[in-house]
Amino acid sequence: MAKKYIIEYYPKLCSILIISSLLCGSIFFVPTSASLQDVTPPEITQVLHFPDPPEAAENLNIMCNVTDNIAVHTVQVIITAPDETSIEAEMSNLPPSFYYYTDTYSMPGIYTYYIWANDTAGNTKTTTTYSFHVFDTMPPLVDLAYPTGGENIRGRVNITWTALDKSDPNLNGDITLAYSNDGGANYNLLVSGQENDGTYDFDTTLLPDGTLYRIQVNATDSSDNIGTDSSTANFTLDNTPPQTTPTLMGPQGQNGWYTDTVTIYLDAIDNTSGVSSLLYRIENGSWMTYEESFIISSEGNHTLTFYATDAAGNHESHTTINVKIDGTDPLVNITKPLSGVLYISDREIISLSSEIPLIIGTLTVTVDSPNETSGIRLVEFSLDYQIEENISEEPWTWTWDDSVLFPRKYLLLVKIYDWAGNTNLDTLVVRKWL
Ligand SMILES: [Ca+2]
Ligand SMILES: [Ca+2]
Ligand SMILES: [Ca+2]
Ligand SMILES: [Ca+2]
Repeated sequence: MAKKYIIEYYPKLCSILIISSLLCGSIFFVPTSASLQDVTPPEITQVLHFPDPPEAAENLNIMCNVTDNIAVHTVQVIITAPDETSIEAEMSNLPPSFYYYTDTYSMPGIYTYYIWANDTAGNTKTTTTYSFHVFDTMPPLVDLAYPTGGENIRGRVNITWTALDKSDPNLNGDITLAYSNDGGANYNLLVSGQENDGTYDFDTTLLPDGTLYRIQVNATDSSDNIGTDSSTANFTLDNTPPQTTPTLMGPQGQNGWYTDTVTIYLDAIDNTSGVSSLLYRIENGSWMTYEESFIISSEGNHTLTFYATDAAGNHESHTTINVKIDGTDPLVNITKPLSGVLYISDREIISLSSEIPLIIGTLTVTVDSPNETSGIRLVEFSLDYQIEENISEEPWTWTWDDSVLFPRKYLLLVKIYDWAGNTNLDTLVVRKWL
């Protein structure tokens, strides 16, 4: 500034010096404040802004040319936003006289501005008002974070996203979620008017299972620009547990009993996300992973429990079946009458010299059958191969009360059946009288 001042006022300064030297005969400097008085304000010209119209959140330059007869001191631009808030900013200088101010404006709408300048003497100048219209043509930037594709989903999950817009600070209430169950060909509204908090509690049980699901997030800014993002691949909704079917192979007896080793096959199916695991246990043993068929060979009534899980995490409820094996004939012993005993009216009287028991009057024939695995289904009492009585529940007894006028021998035969169909018999030759 000083240099400019001197150059600009050099001719005037010289004339003062010359006049002074003529008057006084010697050269000396007598400056006067009046001679330097600046009463001329700066000139502001060529006011413009660029680009016009500006895009929201993009740089806008306000420019002008400012000159002064002496020196420009400060140039400011005063900008009023559509919401009536104002800023006052000093403009930068590109010498000699170019002034500019660069800023961004996120709020769409009409902005007004004017420029104010002063010079070093304090003279000021204000321009007329100019305006520019900020448009938002940029949709929000939306990024769906979950589910993006490939997931197996059940129950409730959070759909998560981010949505940002340079001119719309929060987008709250502007989020719409949609789903497709045909691989993205068509989308159906899931929910609208959501806060832009980046998460939505998605209850998948309200939708049918399927393998062609996608999610779409839409965000609408205040200028109705819509940003969107969708799953890039299909994901699976699966709220149905797998189903396991057992197959038992072995020699079958009766009433659901097997008579030898049983081979067990388990077949689990899941049509949506697929079977993830198949577990079983025998009695209350530890759970084992089913990989191939297995056998149960020990006799008894075993419990087999199994369930499968699918890739979405659904657990089939436990199924328990009985695997019943009894290949052993039941034991049977006639416990009354006994060999070599005299019975009178069902009472044991004495031992006889003969092996053949003598029964006088009524007798209750009894048997026992220890350690029977499947249980006794039937006991058959026969005399000389003629069935006299079938007993299907305890006590395993038969009251032999037929009168025999003359003593005679019989073959008493007791045949026993277990529930698996195994049989056995015991016999005793007896003599009966009365
Ligand atoms: Ca001036
Ligand atoms: Ca926008
Ligand atoms: Ca499933
Ligand atoms: Ca048996």
